[in-house]
Amino acid sequence: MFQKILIANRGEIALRVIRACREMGIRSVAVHSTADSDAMHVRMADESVCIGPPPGAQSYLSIPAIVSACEISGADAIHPGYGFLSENANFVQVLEDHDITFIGPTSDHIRIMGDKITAKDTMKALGVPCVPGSDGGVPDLATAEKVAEQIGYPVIIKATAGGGGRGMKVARTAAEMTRAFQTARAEAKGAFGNDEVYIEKYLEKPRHIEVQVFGDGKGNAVHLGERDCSLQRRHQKVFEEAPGPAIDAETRARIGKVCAEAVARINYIGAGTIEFLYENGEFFFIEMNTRLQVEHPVTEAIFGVDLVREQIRVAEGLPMSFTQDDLVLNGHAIEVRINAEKLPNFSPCPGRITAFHAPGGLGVRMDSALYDGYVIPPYYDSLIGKLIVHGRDRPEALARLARALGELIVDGVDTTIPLFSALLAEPEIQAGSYDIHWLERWLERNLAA
Ligand code: MV4
Repeated sequence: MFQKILIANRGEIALRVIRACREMGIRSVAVHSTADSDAMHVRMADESVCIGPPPGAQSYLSIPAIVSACEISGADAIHPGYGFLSENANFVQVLEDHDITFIGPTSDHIRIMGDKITAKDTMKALGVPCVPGSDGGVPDLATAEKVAEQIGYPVIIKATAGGGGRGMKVARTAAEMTRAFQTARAEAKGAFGNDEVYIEKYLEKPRHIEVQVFGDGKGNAVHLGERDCSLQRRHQKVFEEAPGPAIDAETRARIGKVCAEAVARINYIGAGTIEFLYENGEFFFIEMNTRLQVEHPVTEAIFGVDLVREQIRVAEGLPMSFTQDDLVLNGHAIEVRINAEKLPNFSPCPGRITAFHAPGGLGVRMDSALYDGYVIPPYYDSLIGKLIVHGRDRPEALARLARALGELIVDGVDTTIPLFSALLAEPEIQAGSYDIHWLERWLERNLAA
């Protein structure tokens, strides 16, 4: 059994992990930069270690700093949260070499899914439906043109080392290919130090549907349905819901089974998310995330499970506390991301919180590390809270979200809160009929400065 877990993160996700530790009787160790000495995660943990100066590269992203903090505090395991080192295969390799348990998948699985071509090859071989495209990397323009002629325009050129939307270019016609291919390669080289690219058929109006999976590392795995995360701005999710409004029970069971069987076959351990584009009733795999995601609470709400507790259990070698048959989908959940950002441009808005009041009541969860008087530092991402609501059905969840947003007070900095009240008034949001381009188009019509 773990006696002590170090949380290699900050903000609301650090609190999320500390809470799970406390309920399990495990001591928690917070790490923090000098900018975060007064942060809530430091206050809430059983102990804390200062790991460096404010910039992430010298603190939350510093492998030697985190490993030293682990050895100083005598922690048995590290929970990485999301972002920072959570999908860094080299970090996990170092922990494996130091006999520190990483609460997450193996370095091999992280490496496989981090390389987008290897990830796609792996998933394809496991029977997961993929977007039609090149067989692996595309070395030159002539090959790119040949592949595009075969699958038909429009196509999208993606960086093998990319993911999350960075380093992608669309070519709508053969005439656009030269430029798109060269730009994609140059951007991939600049952003990732690796200019390998691959090509896919470009899907015009898909939804972003992601399936939550969970494995025990011993060949057993389950799925916990899907989330629809189509409402994004510049590849940042802003509103997520589960179940997906466009997915029926039969479809969920079918794609869920494919995903659970795939991760079982590779002995995957812990939480994972298999991302798909969904168009005209078909799923197309794009990427797998080998971490706990920001939006995991909507899945927790509808299945009534604690995913962090399960991550800790399987990392200790215990079985998951449920089987597929135990997982019964109940109701509907929605999460909105509260960012310290100024509309209409979403420019970061750090500063002092002069008043904070979290909403409450039935079916309301607020995950946030804010408190009255807290000063949001300018060094990290702008997520300051997540409001999650759960209702018996989607209309009830929407009404509850409107009600909870009315109770929420965050004063002193600009936030994305006003965006959500405006979105809730939209008939297409009420109806659940939106795709991955809906939000950007809506923002252009409604917020353009
Ligand atoms: C695509 C696509 C259309 N066709 N792939 C963007 C993030 C990365 N994870 C994958 N992305 C896309 N891949 C094909 N073959 C459109 C996108 C995309 C997108 C995907 C999910 C959510 C929002 C998006 C916004 C723009 C483009």
